[in-house]
Amino acid sequence: MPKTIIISNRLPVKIDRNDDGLRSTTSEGGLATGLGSIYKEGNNVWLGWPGLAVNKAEERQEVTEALKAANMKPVFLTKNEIEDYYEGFCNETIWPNFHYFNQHAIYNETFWNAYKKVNRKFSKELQTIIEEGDTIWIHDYQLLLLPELIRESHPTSSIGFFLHIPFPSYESFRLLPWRRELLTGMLGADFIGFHTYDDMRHFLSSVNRLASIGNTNGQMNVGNRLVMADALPMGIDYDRYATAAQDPDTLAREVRYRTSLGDVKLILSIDRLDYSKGIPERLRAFEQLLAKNGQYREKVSFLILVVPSRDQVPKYASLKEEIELLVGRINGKFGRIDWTPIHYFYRSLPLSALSAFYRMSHVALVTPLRDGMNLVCKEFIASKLDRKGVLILSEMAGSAKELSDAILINPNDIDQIVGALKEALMMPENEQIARMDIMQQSLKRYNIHAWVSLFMQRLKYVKTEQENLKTKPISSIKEELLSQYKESTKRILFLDYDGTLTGFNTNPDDSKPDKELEDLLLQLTTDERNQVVIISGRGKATLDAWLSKFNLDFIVEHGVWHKKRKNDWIRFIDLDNSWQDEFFKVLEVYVDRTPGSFIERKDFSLVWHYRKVETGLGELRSRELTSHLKYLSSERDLQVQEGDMVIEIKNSNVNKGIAAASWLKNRDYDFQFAVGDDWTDEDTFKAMPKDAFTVKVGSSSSAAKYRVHDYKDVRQLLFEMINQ
Ligand code: GDG
Repeated sequence: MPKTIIISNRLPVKIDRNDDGLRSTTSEGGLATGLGSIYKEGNNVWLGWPGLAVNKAEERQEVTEALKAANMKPVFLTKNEIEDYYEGFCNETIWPNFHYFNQHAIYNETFWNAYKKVNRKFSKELQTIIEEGDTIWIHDYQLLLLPELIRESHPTSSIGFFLHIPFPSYESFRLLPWRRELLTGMLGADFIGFHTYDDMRHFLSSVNRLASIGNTNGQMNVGNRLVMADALPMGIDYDRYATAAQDPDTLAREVRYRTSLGDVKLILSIDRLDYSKGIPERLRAFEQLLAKNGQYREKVSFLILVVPSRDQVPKYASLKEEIELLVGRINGKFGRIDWTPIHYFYRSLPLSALSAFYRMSHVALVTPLRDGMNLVCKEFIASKLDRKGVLILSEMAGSAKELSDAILINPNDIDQIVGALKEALMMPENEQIARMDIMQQSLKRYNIHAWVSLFMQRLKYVKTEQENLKTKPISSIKEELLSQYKESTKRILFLDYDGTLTGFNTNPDDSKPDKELEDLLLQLTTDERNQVVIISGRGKATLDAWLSKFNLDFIVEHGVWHKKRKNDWIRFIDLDNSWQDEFFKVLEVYVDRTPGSFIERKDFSLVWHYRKVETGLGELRSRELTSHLKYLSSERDLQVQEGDMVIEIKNSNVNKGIAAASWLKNRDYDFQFAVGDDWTDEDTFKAMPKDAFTVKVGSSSSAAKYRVHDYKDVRQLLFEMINQ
């Protein structure tokens, strides 16, 4: 029976060493709870590091057995690996780069080698348990290379990957010397999830620029495999926080804390120690609130909980010092015997303490400079049973995309944070309730369980799509195709031109029909039972010049113009081409910078060709140009499509499929055939009825059912059909 394997750097358990030996404590994190519904079932497993260097063989055995009973499997890391892979490459290279703190990033070959080694170690451990048909879900930035490593050994496995931190813009990502390897590592997965649409967009742009792979709505062709990226914001275990907020232990703590704190309004912040969380900025804003607004002194206190994290990394140690200096300074400056402005804790506390803090606080001040998602703000909302309280949230947190009823701030704008604090402290109760209510409804619905099941559904969907897009060799159906052709009396054949009826030529003018093709078209079109449609992206002038002597129908410019037999050209729908001049100017700049490239102006589209450009330069410019054009076209009804050595800008509401469908409408053909080599032919394939013969030239995944190798095979197939 196929199983599901979760893989993350850390297991949802921590092994500690005390005087009596090893001891394990289970993690209460949201991810562990959410994934509990998966890894605890049947023979499913969670694979990861148990959080402690265990070197002795008998201790490793002991840990392995204890974990096995809880459906977990350890990957043991040595002290050096923890230093170079985890503290080094993960936390001093990827973490700062992905959070746009490049000034803190260290580029060190030893760290990189350790990262590769540990990713391989995870893969090796997995090999001992993985079986055909298993589903693998890999988590986070510590294991970016793992999807590809698994794909190499298990080409058909279902592999999902979720990134919990931001994916940076290409401008940051490109700084990493190992950017290509990291990216192709991720592309080993079938489904890649991010918290936000922006993260996904940045990822796709890097894939485009570094791996020359384009996408349609997040779907990419990686080799012959369909890979999909999507934004799936992670939710929290809502009920757990709502329940904890009613727990007697929480309530008892609240009474105790309240008694000590006195009658002040509390502002709360909770974070792991990290420079991405904007803790000093937040303290400075609080200092300014007290300095410039005397009325809040003795009325408001700031409760700040910082959870120890990575304090072996020098940058974190100095951050801790900075925070403590600031707390000391502010308390020294404003404190009174009976009022402490800031209550600061540097430790981890139990959930009941956290829950009491969430309940008691009037304001949650969540101001990360960058955060993949941020769960603390969501937990604060879930804990507010009376719906009173205000969330101030940084725009730079992924959660800001969902929680637009918070007071959103730019964490670099201290004046704005001070303004937000004042607004929050004075906000009328009915407004607090109204805002909180909306946020609670949405967090209740998109909770951690919904997130887990959505991820699994999406992964399954990609696998099904991959199956649907698998083409079979034409030989598997040849006999049936030939006999249907022979017996039919009303046939329609859609034939793409370049790459399908002719080879791919560096100079498009060399694609003029040769003698063999002319013979073929003549024979096909003289048979009364055949309606043959040339369906091409080319402009009408060339095709007219080359092919008008045959009894053909035409759909050209990807569906903009059509022509039946000897009739005149007709435009499908009213289209606007007023955008062309502006885009033409942009393309001209790229032509100047890219010797050998040229622009083709069709009636309703523009094409930039780079097939004659020096290898490498053309690809490089095309990536740059694609993102430039996508930016320009984002607010308009235009699409930018990358083809074989071309980039085409055209109206969104025309394609070959829409045109082909109008040919097929209300006509009862008894033989329907379409063949094409390009991504634009995918629309034709999709428009064809279920019982049609659809043939892809080449081996990439396609909506067509069958495939042939090249244009020569197409010609041979068509000759065989005619000459039976
Ligand atoms: C990464 C991304 C993304 C904190 N102190 C205590 C404690 N916590 C719990 C909180 C919360 C969690 O830790 C922190 O989660 P965040 O999301 O805020 O931040 P990261 O640790 O940086 O997480 C982040 C997340 O992954 C998930 O994808 O949201 O953007 O950076 O749940 O409650 N829990 C207990 N005691 C504490 O003292 N029990």
